[in-house]
Order: sequence, then C-alpha cells, then structure tokens
Amino acid sequence: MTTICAPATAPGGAIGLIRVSGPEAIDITSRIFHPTGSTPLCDRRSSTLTFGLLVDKETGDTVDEVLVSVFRQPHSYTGEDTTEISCHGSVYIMQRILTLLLREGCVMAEPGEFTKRAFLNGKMDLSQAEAVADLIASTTEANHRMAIRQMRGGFSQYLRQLRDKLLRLTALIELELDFSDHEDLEFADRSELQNLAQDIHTSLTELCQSFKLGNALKKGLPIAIIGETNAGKSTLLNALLQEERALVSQVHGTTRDTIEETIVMGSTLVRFIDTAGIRQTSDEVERMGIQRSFDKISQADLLIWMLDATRAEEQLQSLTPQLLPHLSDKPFFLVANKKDLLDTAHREQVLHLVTSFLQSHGLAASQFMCISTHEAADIDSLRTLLTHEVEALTCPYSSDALLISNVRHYEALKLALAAIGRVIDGLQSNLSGDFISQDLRECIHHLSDIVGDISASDTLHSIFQNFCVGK
Ligand SMILES: Nc1nc2c(ncn2[C@@H]2O[C@H](COP(=O)(O)OP(=O)(O)O)[C@@H](O)[C@H]2O)c(=O)[nH]1
Ligand SMILES: [Mg+2]
Repeated sequence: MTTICAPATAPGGAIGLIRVSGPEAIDITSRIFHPTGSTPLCDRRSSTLTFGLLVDKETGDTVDEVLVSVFRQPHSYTGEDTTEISCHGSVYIMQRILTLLLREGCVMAEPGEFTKRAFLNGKMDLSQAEAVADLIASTTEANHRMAIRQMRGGFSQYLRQLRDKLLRLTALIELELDFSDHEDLEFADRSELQNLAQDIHTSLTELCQSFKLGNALKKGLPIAIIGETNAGKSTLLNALLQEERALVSQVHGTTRDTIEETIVMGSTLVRFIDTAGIRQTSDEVERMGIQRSFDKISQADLLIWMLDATRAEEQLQSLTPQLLPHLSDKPFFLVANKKDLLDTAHREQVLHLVTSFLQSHGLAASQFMCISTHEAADIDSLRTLLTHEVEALTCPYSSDALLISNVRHYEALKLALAAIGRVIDGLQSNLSGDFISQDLRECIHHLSDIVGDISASDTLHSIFQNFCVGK
C-alpha cells in the first residue's frame, strides 16, 4: 500500500492543511519535520499534536512553522497511519511541503482516495462514504441534514435491518425446501411469510418514493413559471434571482428554451424554471421550446401560472384546456402581472374573474396575487408566500425521516423492490421455494450493493472520482 498526500484545504485561507496517509505516513513526515520538543514524531502517541519546523533538508531552508497531528491506525479517518500538517495557507508553502513529501516517497492522492481507503478499511460503508461528498457539497439546511444523517449511518442501519428480515425470510423458505419431501409437512406458514415480505415491500416502496423529494432537495425543488408569451415570466425569474438572468423583451416568444437557476429559500434549495411562453406558433424552434415547457410542468413540484392582467380573461380561457390536467395534481400560484397598467376598478374585475374561474373548475390555487414584477414589495410578498409553500411541501417528511437522494441508491432500491414484488407474487401463487429464494437473494444483492459489500472496482472508481482531492 502506498503512502498518499494531498492538500485538504482550498488555497487562499490563513491556514492550510496537508494530509498524509499510509504505512509510511509518520516516517516520511518525521523526515521533513523538526519538533520543538525532544520527542521525535515517530515516538508520539496517536491523536497528538506536535509543534515544530518544516525543513527542506537539501537547502537547509525552514519552509514554515507547523503543527503536525499524528493518528495511528486504526484510529484515523482512513484507518491507516495518518499525519496532518497544519501550515500557513500560502499556495507557495503548501506546494513546497507537498514537493518535499513526494521527494520522501509519498504519491499524490487521487480525488476521494482518503475516503476510499476509509471504506476499504471498513471505517464506513459505501453509502456513508458517498454522504461525505454530499456533506461537503451541502448548501442548505435541508441537504446538510440529509447528508449528515446518511454519513452517520442512519441509512446503513435501516438497510441492515431490512437485510436481516430478508435473511430470515430466506431461512424460513429454505427450511420449507429441506423438508419438501415430507409432503404433509408445512414448516413455514406461508401467510406469515407473506406478511414478512409485504412488510419489506412497504419499506422499500417508501424509500423509493422518498427519492422524488430527496433528489429535489439536493438539486433544488423545481418550480416552473408558466404562462403565455409576454406575461412577464422572465422578468419574474430575474426579480426572484435578483439578477438579469433571462432575456426580457416585449417581443413575443423571446424565451425559446427553458432557463433554470437555483436559490435558497428558507431551509430549502429551489430551482426556478423559466419556460417558453405557450402559444400557437408556426415557428418550429419555438414549438420545441413549448413542448419542453410542458415537460418541465410535469416535472415541477410547484407551478407559478403567470397572466398578463390586462389580458387576463382571454389568457385564462386559452390556456385552461392544456394546463388543467397539471393544475389539479400539484400546488400552483396564479399570478396576474402588470397591475401597474390597471386602475382600481379594473383590478377588482380581474380578482372577480379569477375567483370565479377557479371555482368553476374546482381548482384551489394556493394563492392568487395581482402584482407588478417591477415592484420590489410585490416580489417580496410573492417570495414569502412561495417560501411558506416550499416549507409545506417538504414538511411531510419529518427531520428524522429517511430520504433517498442518491441516484445509485435509488436504482438499486427499485431493483430490490421489483425482486421482493416477485417474491410476494410467488408466495401468492404457491410457487416452489426454489424460485422464491432466488428472488430473495437478488433482493439482498441489491441492498448489499448500496452499502458496497459487493461493489465492483469500476463502480468504486466512478463514485470516488467525483470527490475533491484531499478527502
Ligand atoms: N408594465 C409592466 N410591464 C412589465 C411588467 N413585467 C414585465 N413587463 C414587460 O413585459 C414584457 C415581457 O416580459 P418578459 O419577462 O419577457 O415576458 P415573458 O415572455 O413572459 O418571459 C417586457 O417588455 C417587460 O418589460 C410589469 O409588471 N409591468
Ligand atoms: Mg420569457
């Protein structure tokens, strides 16, 4: 096993950290380090800090004053002997120290190699290792909470319980098989087996269902802004983002493709999607954009339907047939824009119109607002309402509920779910235990894949290559 080194902090901070891990970590570090005290680094106990000078032997230069932590295997992050050199954060110093470490026999770590070694040495399972990357990337309270829970083993523990249940089920079925020659003997009561299988099926279904929200929390809860051309959708996106992201113009059909941007609202990352305005058009490119708008409408968790208030009635009527199916299955806000162009009487009229429209279609918009996207106060009110709605959408999952946010886990869980589905079918149709236990094994296999008990080396490679260097 090689001894690896890498910077663990980004350049530019006051303090920089360089990590060294592997069988020779302490030896190599001690060759470039002169402790201030009398105890050489090699004689220091695990989890100690030693102050001293980092010296280039060849030139005799003092490179920096540093603190070196020593962790002896297995009591380290990687499970190997490890040192961590805290130096001043200058890019020059860090590079110089790394050069010395390489000269003494270290090799540069690949991205994620420290965590990969931690996994290979049994310090954590694969789902925990993946959570480390999520934790580093977390930008909101919600995805931080998901990552830390997974890193601390909440998910692994739940999977282990499921696997134990599956093993019990397999044992019962194999017991039945062993005695299958005795025709009259029915050792395992099949209805009990069914209950057990059903129980596992329910757990796996819940996990799979949680992916929609888990993934949304990770990538941003999708909120689509929809409506006819020129209603002010792109202006709204820019106002919500507080930047000029999308092109705004009075030319109809300016936004031809969807534009997506994420921002944090409350504790959640949300992803606003500005869509191409929906209208009849002979322009092929614009038609493709409109088709994409409908795709985004289906994928969104929340819709903002924007009307041009000066044309509210015709816009409500013309879009209703196409939008109605989408409005009944997810929360939506109806926003009439350009209120600055209306007098008070006209505003009342729009309010009346929208209220009776909603009633006549049996729709309950979460909110109706008449705004001007040019008014900061209006944007603030809309943002407050949206934040409440977003919190409401994410709260059905209490803070300690398990949420799947990793595509790899989701794919494995879907396969496990299909396998346990076949087990239930098999039990119901009195299939021979041979076949049933085959599906049970497959189900166990997919769960084991998530925690990395059986993962092939190329799977591991593709997971760890996305890590940052030094982790
Ligand atoms: N008077 C007025 N004009 C607006 C308002 N919001 C947007 N507009 C204008 O409406 C036109 C179309 O806006 P845009 O955001 O490109 O609409 P989109 O096609 O729905 O994306 C532009 O000229 C905007 O300046 C508003 O609140 N009041
Ligand atoms: Mg636009």
